[in-house]
Amino acid sequence: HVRSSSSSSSSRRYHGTLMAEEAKKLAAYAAVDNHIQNNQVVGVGSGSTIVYAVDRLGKTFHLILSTHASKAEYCVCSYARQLILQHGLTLSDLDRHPELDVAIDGADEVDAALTLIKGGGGCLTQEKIVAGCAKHFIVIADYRKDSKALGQQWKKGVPVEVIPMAYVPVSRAIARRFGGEAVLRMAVSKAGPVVTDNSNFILDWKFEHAQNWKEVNTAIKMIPGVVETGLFVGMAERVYFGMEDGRVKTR
Ligand code: ABF
Repeated sequence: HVRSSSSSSSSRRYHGTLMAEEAKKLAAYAAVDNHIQNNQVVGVGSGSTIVYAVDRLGKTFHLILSTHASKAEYCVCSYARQLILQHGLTLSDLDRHPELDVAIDGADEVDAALTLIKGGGGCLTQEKIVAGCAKHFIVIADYRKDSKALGQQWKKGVPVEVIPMAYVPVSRAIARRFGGEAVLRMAVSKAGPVVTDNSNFILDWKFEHAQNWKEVNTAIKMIPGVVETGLFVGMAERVYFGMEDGRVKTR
């Protein structure tokens, strides 16, 4: 997948190791090529890695479109929407397509059991809904997200989306019950809290030690005011990592 020319920005190498951007692209292209076929209904998440997947979908489907009449549709949340339109792909929603053939998305960290932390970029609830509607959920990431145990790579904690008026009691409940600290995420400008695509706030729960993520996810969701957690447990079917040496590693 890696071109040897050093003139293209997409194949730049830094001291013999693949840059993260190129690694994201490798993962995205491999996942699209292996899992997505013409005429499928595809769920697409958000983030910088998914950009490459949409790019590949656009190219792939343009090629196929020249010989087949494609009716591929794409269900999305947030920002990927714009990309899909730019690529001339058909935009749909879960009202029209509540069942997706495949969902593809990035992640902040992936552990050995394919448990994910997502929501570092602020989107997690809509992404979890989309992933939950798909027959197959495929994750794409660069080598920096590859981890044995959650927290080894992603240091910012587990994002938890909360109803704004509940953020203090939810934060206290999480810390009391599971340890660590759940901190309100502020906008980079510090002008106020980050507001999600569902008009909610995000707590970043900096946990102190490994936990039973399935149980923790369920228990946090039961706290009144919690909308969703960025723990994706038992959802990902396959993960593609673009590696520093130019390989694609799957798990
Ligand atoms: C979204 O994008 C989020 O759930 C996740 O936090 C993030 C990954 O972004 P990137 O691909 O830019 O690392 O999927």
